[in-house]
Amino acid sequence: MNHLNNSGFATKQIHAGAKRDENGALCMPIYQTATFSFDSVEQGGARFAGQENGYIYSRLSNPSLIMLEEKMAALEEGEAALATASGMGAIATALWTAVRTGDHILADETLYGCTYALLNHGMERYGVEVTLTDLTDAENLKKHLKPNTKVVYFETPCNPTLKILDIAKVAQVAHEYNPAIRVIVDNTFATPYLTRPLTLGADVVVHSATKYLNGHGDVIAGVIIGKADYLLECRMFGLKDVTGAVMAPFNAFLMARGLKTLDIRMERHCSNAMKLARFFESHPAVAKVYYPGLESFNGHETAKKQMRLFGGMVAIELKADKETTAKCLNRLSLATIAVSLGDAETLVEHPATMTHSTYTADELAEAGISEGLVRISVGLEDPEDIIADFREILKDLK
Ligand code: 3LM
Repeated sequence: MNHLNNSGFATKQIHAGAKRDENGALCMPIYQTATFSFDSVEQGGARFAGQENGYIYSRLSNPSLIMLEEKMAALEEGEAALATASGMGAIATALWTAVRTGDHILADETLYGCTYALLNHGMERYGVEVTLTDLTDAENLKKHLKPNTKVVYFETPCNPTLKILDIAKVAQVAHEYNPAIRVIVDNTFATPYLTRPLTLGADVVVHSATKYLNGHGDVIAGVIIGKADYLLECRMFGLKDVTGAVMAPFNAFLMARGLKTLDIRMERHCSNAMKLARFFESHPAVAKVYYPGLESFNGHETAKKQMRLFGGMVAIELKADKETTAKCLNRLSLATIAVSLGDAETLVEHPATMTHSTYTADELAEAGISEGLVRISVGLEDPEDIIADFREILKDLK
């Protein structure tokens, strides 16, 4: 595997996984094929039996995806990676590979809405026990670990409140209890440019690659990174037989293209977000600013420890009710009202009615998601223009 172990992040994001193509193509060729031909029945048989390396069928693997997977393994410093059709495809594949009926998953209570739905309403249908609680508190984490706990699952920064979990601490507590527990981190918000959970003790990383990894808002994609034996099980059971959530070769091409500029984009997302957060901090209409880079933010010290920069996501609570908040956001002229994140365009959404609408009112309160919370994916536009857009809509609020 082309890991470029001694190279820097920028070199890896461009070169890792790249193969010298027989025609000398600089960019990754798109192997737009469902199946692969064998020289003989015997050769086909040997590939199915695992006695010969080589491609069989694109639900199992495809050269375009392999190149991308090698790149992602290098960036996250993992042994292996598996590309999937979406972030939810990655999460479902990773979880269904790790647990079976009777097992227990312990997860943080602040999660992306569909992950929450899968854990809270989905997996329990199949006899998997799930506990959702606050994992920032190590004592609380310890209290909820059980002999049948197979997975500890969390995001950091969390969607949408940017809550920060101490990856090294959670991994240490979970592994002290039982080294076989898989600590799975959703690294979508941070990306490997800011945080590499595997180097901090986590076992598995999952991503919605739809976001910063691809970065251009034109692909739904996911990826799982971790140990080679577990990733092989994810490929040959979780993905092949359970979810079937296979990434299309064209999407692998687009994602590899996006990844070449990940570090540059993240630098700009982070510096724009910091400027916008400081603007909100000093604005009288804003009751609270959620940004890991602010000294006043609860998780700031942990964020400093495990993040290179503080990310491109900011959330605010306006001193306004739900209706006034909506009216106010509808007047944005540069920023777009949309879910998703990590794109060049600044995107603004209302978690309680959009991304986190799978939570009940009580669940929203427990996860710290108020009705007035507004989430902003700070884009790559000139920071002065983004700030001017918000200054204009906030000017009549007190
Ligand atoms: C969103 N989030 O707007 P896909 N993990 C995290 C995520 O934020 C997401 C996923 C996994 C949003 C999507 S809401 C309808 C739009 C931390 C997605 C799932 O399957 O690639 O969408 O990833 O917060």
